[in-house]
Amino acid sequence: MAVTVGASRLGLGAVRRLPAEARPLVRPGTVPAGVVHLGLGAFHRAHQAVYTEQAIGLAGGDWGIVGVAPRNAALVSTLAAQDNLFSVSTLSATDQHTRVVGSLAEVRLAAADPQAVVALLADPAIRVVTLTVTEKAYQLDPAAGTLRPDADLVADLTTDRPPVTVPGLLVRGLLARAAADTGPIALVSCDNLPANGRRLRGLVTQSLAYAGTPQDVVDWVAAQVGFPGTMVDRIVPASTPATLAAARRALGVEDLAAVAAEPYTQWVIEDDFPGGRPAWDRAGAVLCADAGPWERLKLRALNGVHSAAAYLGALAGCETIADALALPHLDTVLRRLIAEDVAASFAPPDGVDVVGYGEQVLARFGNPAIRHRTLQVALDGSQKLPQRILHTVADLRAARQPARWAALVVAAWIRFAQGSADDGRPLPLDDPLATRIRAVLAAAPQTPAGAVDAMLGLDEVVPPEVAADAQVHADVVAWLTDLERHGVRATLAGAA
Ligand code: CS2
Repeated sequence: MAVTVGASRLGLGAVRRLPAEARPLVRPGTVPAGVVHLGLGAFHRAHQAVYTEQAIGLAGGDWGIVGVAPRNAALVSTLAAQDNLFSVSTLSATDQHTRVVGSLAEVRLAAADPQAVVALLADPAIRVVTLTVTEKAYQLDPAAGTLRPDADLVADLTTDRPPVTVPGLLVRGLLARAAADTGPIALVSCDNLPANGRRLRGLVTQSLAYAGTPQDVVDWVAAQVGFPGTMVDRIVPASTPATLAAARRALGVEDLAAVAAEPYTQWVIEDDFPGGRPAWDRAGAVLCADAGPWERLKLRALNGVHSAAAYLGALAGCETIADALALPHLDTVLRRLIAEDVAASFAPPDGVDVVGYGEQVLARFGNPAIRHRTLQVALDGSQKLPQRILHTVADLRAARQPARWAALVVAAWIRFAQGSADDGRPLPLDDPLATRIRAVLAAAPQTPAGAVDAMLGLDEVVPPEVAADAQVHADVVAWLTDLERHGVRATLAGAA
């Protein structure tokens, strides 16, 4: 990593020299830990870490965060070398505000010392565990609610080896906490999944059962552990050399853990914290009894539209989401997806107009300062498509309504999975089901109908009623035929 000659490194010693507006809101290194966070990616640093710092700054409390990276050793050593400090640059077309965040009390690498993470989960000082571990970490069959463990999780749950998976760490931690009886705790999913709290509860209770956990421990977990659902929202692309350069310009020191994010931020949290929580409400989070309607709104009207822009944009050769939004007619098509399909598919939270929310989403996607790569949003499609698009399709079809625009997104995902952009350049399939997807596509007749049959037949992705729907099938085949014959640009022009 090239470090500018003369620019010193962010750390406790550099805080005094930072511009006043860039200094942390709390005195770094002074707030004792009360939260463990699993998944130290850019999103956590620009979202929960910022809310938590503001909450501590406004209301106090021993709620410093122990940040645990499952596997990213480089990130952990970078943060440790900076005394756990990092900056967030908030970027719009015209402005940049950069501030160092002081809520990380410690950082740990789970892969290097899983037992230390287990011990933390049993520590009475820790009363909240937040998670950003991506969709694929929740190894459950969403329809049946039963565990679908991979080989690593099976080994975590059935042997004494140190756990390597997230559910494995949680189970081991809860067993230790129950044995030590160190008090109630909340496990808070901050991943983009429907009913994420309920899903995490299912993952934990199913994993406990799979591990043959004694009934008294199962009862302890049922009585002492909260699983509040949340809706999290802020666009935070993976950091690049340009992100680090922007932070250096604003701070006057080098920050190798810098992140950049859009101005918009939202957090809706179900208030189920038996061991207490940071005053996130003081920092602007909405605490409520049921985050479900907000999650549905966000997954369908933001993430679903994001995936649409990502697949269509990547096929058209666009590097970023903002570039994709500039494709002629894509905005019209996305507006029709929102108004005709998404808005018709569910009842939004009270007082929310889905079309107005969608307009705000499209403006956010167009932010030219956020260089969010289409390929980043496109990855893990098999894990994202159900809640983003296929549930919209299922709900519309159950009400006997068309799902034409959502079918276009499914077709774009299939063409993306086939692996070439409109100009013939290869597209990477970064997905936990990549091997299976490639196999079913290779075995199918090499026609649009063959590919659609194969992909709608992926029963771990596509709900059975959607797979069996002849109208959906015909719509997806028609779109895929257009995309293959004419490409994204002409397909959009013909549709809009
Ligand atoms: C994106 C999300 O990468 C993706 O799949 O759709 O990460 C999106 O940026 C966030 O959910 C916004 O809150």
